[in-house]
Parts: sequence; C-alpha cells; structure tokens
Amino acid sequence: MRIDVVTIFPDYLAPLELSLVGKARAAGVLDVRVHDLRDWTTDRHRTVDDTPYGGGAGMVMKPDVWGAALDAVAGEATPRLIVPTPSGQPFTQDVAAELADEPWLVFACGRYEGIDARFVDDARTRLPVTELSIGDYVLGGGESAVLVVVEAVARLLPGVVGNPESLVEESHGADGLLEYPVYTKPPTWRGLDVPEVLLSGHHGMVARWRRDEALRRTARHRPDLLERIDPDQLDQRDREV
Ligand code: 6GU
Repeated sequence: MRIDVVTIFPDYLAPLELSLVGKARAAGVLDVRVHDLRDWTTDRHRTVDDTPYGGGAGMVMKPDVWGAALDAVAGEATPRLIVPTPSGQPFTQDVAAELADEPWLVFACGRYEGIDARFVDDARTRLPVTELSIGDYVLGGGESAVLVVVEAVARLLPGVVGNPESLVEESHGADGLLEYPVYTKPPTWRGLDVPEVLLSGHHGMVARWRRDEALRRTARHRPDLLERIDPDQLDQRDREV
C-alpha cells in the first residue's frame, strides 16, 4: 500500500518510522511519503492560510495551495483522499478494514480552522474522498489523527502483524465486545492472584470466563456496543452475566 501525507509539519509524522508502521515500511508492505504543503506555495512568505469569508476567529487554509499539492501527489491516478477533520465520519475498525483494501491513500492534514471547503468539493469530482474524525474532541490539526489511522490500517495489511490470530480476539473484533483482561507470570504479584480458571487448563471454562469478562467490561464502559450485538449471537449464559 502507498500512503502520502501532506502537512505543514512533516516532522510531526516522524513516528511513522517506528514500531509496527516502521517495520511495515522496512518490509516493503508500506510505501509512506510525507510532503511539506509549503512546497506548493508560490509567494515569498510561503502562505498557506488566509482570513475566513464571513468573518470569525482563526484562519482558513487556501484551496489553491491544497489543490496544487493534490494534483502533484496524485497526478493522473485516483488514490483515495482522506481528510482528517472533527466534522468527518467516525473512524472505526470497520473503516480501518475498508482502508486496508485500498492500494493508495493520500492524507491532507488541515490546521487552523480547516481547509477551504472547495478543496474537497473539487477533489470529489475526480477522486474518492473520505472525511474522517477519530473521536469527539478537537485536535490542533490532522497530523496526530493520521498517526492513529495509519497505525490502525497498517496492522491489518497482510504480513504486518506476526500472528494473524492476534487480529481476531481483540477489542472491536468480530464479536463486537471489548477485550477480556489478560495475565502472564508470575501467578501472584503484589498480593494479586491470576484468576484460577486461567491456570486450570480447562479450555471450555477459560473461554466462558473470557466471554463473561468481555461482556462485563463492555456493559460497564461501552453499553452502546452491547446494544448493537445481534441477540441471536448471545446464548443463555451470556444473558446471565
Ligand atoms: Cl481527524 N482532526 C482534527 N483536527 N480534530 C479531530 C479529529 C481530526 N478527530 C477528532 N478531532
């Protein structure tokens, strides 16, 4: 997969060299290119923003600079344009899985009060465009959201996560529940014991305990997720939790 990121803070994307995403790049699964938006400015001050029409606080990023950047990065091709913005559609594990099927993503990182709306309107006439929000809070710009989205997508690419089983039993996985708590050695630490059932070697009881804990955690932290589970997926034992 190819990923281009356009930003006024290329150094902000330095973490893409590290850890899982860095390894995916080194392994040749990911081709990441970070660009400085100011490369497409034409004035002496390398201006990327201006005051908003209609008045109000803050500055708006200029459509001409963004348009030139996208033209240069995409060329005649049709990568999917991703615009991180608090007014976008929610970024979820399902969206991550969809993006992982794309051959090429271009991220446009807005700052200030956002990018002139005509940039996205124009891009939509020739490219698929997705405006994404990573949560209900406001960031200073799209860069940290790109780090989040790229990591969530990269670990779904074939060969990036060593054991593909780790992609199955995890929070926001197929069963729609949050993950159960996990333990490793030692069996007692600071007076706290690992739950006995996990030491029992009884696979059926371990599976039942994990399912119960996942249901309890989901009910406590994310009751909205429980509502979305198909009742046919719940057995009698689930209902007792
Ligand atoms: Cl994707 N961008 C910005 N600037 N703020 C956000 C966001 C994205 N998601 C939540 N808040």
